[in-house]
Amino acid sequence: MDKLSSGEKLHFTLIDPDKPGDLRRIAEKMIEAGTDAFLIGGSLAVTPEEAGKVAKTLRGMGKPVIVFPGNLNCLTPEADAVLYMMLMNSLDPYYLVEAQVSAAPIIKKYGLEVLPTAYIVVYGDTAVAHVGRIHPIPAGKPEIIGAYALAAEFMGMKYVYLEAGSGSGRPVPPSFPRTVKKYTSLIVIVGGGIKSPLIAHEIVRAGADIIVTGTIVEENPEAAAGIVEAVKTAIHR
Ligand code: 1GP
Repeated sequence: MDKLSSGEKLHFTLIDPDKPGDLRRIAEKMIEAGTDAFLIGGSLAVTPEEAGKVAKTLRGMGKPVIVFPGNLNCLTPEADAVLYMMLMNSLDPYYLVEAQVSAAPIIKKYGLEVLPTAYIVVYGDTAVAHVGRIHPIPAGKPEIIGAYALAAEFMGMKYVYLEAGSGSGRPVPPSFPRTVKKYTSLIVIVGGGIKSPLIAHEIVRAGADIIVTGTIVEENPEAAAGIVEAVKTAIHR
């Protein structure tokens, strides 16, 4: 994260411990391409053993490993840090505060670095939207995402994760990171449906600090490497 203060944009590679594929090969390729860290997590079916195994392997390859928890089952002491998230537009108290209360003593015991993150799931037709019981954000209303982000900053969070949903047919609208950057100093993470260097470039230019890709890493590591390059060469205006 130190790189962010010098203006560099980051790329995180998402690995689902439930289906890590050929983990070492994929990770090597992404490290070679310049990815900055690995996120591990998934909405469904991850066991703590799988999360631990994947984190241990990735950590052994020399990159930071951050838990991106679908739920408490994704937590592992083998990681370096955790996105400690409030799913801000969930209608379910579990994802707003109860999971966080259950997770806090475990995170303390594991000694993970805590990254306080507002998680906002934009579209309603994805797995994460279903599991998290979210209230979608209208794509044409960036002022709504701006209000969420401002609330997150007022509550002391440091990061906001604008999520389109894994495998989403459309990424988050560029007006969303642009608006969040305009009104807050939060670090903006954007993920979901980023399948081409062009899209990544556009989202970074709109203000994203960190781009996350998962599906494309599994489907087409070459294209994923191109996305890392686009992130590193795009300049926010
Ligand atoms: C999902 O934002 C991440 O939580 C990544 O999404 O799998 O679509 O890249 P993709």
